Amino acid sequence: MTQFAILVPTYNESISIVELLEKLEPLQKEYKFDLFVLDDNSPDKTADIVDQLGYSWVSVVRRPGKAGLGAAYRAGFEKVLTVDKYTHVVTMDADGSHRVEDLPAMFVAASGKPDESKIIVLGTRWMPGGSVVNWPKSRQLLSQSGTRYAQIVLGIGLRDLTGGFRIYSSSLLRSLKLKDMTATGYCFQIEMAMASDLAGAAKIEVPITFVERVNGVSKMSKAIVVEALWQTTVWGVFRRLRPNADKLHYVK
Ligand SMILES: Nc1nc2c(ncn2[C@@H]2O[C@H](COP(=O)(O)OP(=O)(O)OP(=O)(O)O)[C@@H](O)[C@H]2O)c(=O)[nH]1
Ligand SMILES: [Mg+2]
Repeated sequence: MTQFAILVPTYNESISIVELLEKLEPLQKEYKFDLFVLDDNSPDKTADIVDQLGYSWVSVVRRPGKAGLGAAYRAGFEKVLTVDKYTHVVTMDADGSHRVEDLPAMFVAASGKPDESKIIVLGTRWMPGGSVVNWPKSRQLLSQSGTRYAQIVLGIGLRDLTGGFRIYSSSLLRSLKLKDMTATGYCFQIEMAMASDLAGAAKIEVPITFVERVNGVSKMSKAIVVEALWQTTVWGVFRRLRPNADKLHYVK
């Protein structure tokens, strides 16, 4: 039986997360997923607000302080992988950019395979049927060039390497050395795609519509972009120079 755990990292998302959970509730009745909010001690009390909502299917993982998206996700993976019933782990932003409406198609793409299958489903903006709403041209270009650069440097043919709307099978996550991963910002998404590729996962791209956030403030920064560019270049060089060592680094 397919059982999803959804992970949503938050930092100061008190308005957006309430809207997201309200939108997810009808779908939860159908799919019976559990959701974990991974909160880095948000000053706007995101964690307390979520707890007060009292949804039985929502838990808050309280972390001591802002340590980046990658660290929050790795802590979330560690937590849900100790629970045997979850066959798949969904990752999703809190800010409404990842639409609840796109989830069923992603669930379908992830389902129906044997439990031990290594699968990554990637919500993809830059493919037929995918789109971006309310992003300025400059931001679209940044995202597309980031993916293009990572495709070339890492030799991975996926069309959206920086997006964070994904489903991983638990078997895939259990086969990765998550503790040895260090990326924090966007490059966490690139690192996970690369590690999944090295693990021989089946890669399924599903078109999504990405909507610019309406509430709250972006945590994107120049430092995150520079980290992604620098890290991707280093990974690319290592993949070429020491392909076997690279696989050993990421895959158990
Ligand atoms: N726990 C935790 N969550 C974070 C951190 N940084 C960002 N997030 C969350 O990760 C998700 C994506 O962050 P955003 O700021 O929306 O980044 P983005 O989507 O790349 O940028 P925008 O287009 O401006 O929204 C959101 O749910 C954030 O609240 C962090 O350091 N810790
Ligand atoms: Mg966002």
